[in-house]
Amino acid sequence: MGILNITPDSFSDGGNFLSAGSPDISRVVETAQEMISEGATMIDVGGESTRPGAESVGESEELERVVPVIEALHKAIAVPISIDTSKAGVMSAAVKSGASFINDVRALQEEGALECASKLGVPVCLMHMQGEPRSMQHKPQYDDVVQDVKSFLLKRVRDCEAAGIPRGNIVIDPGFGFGKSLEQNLSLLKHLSELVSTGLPVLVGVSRKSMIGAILDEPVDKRLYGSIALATAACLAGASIIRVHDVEATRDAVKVTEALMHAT
Ligand code: 8Y7
Repeated sequence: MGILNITPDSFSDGGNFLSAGSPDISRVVETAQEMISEGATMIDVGGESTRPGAESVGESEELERVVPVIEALHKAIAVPISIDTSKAGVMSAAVKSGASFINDVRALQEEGALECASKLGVPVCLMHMQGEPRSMQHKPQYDDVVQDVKSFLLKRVRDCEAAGIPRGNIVIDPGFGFGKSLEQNLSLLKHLSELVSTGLPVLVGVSRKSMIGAILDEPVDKRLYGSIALATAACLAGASIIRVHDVEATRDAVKVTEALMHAT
């Protein structure tokens, strides 16, 4: 899954695609096409920055960022378009414009989101987050991070099924960096099999994240090799979808890792 942030402030690619608040459609489409040529089989479009400390964005602003982008991508590319949002109104507009996957870092807990996603009938990714982006990295606390995250996700899966979302349309994600210390993030990745063993597909997003920066003491633009190492680990543990900025490098790592996994 290739990442396309249509935001002024995302930690890695923020501001790349907005000029005077409006999305630069041709640059966005070009970038998506490049990611697809490098091996992306899904493009995740987001209009709300959820990096630590980020302020929330209003619905109309989020719509102005993502709807024209999704309309243009829908005409230009053949791979599924994912909408990264927590707002029911944005989910509906995005799916109407051509998105066919909902990626929600708040696991459909916002007002109306669960019912909306169920009605739209598209697959959803439920991510775990402790707290809200503005404050989530302030002393995150768990009894047992792996079991706490797993219980939360399984509870949301039950809620989704009760709301009419079939199990076959649900992906789960531990939410690396979303209200987790470095040690907690590493525990979650080391024990990713706890999530994989649920039988649900697991999505992993570690690309360029601060957990890598903290280990290497490197800024965002120097985290590719660390990102590849963690993508490889996620792949070995059975992750189904890897959400990344650097598609070509990750695609090679995944291909080689899969060949290794299939060896006798
Ligand atoms: C994740 C994500 C982000 C993630 C899923 C970033 C939107 C921060 N991270 N969605 N979104 N999983 N499912 O690093 O880990 O791009 S935003």
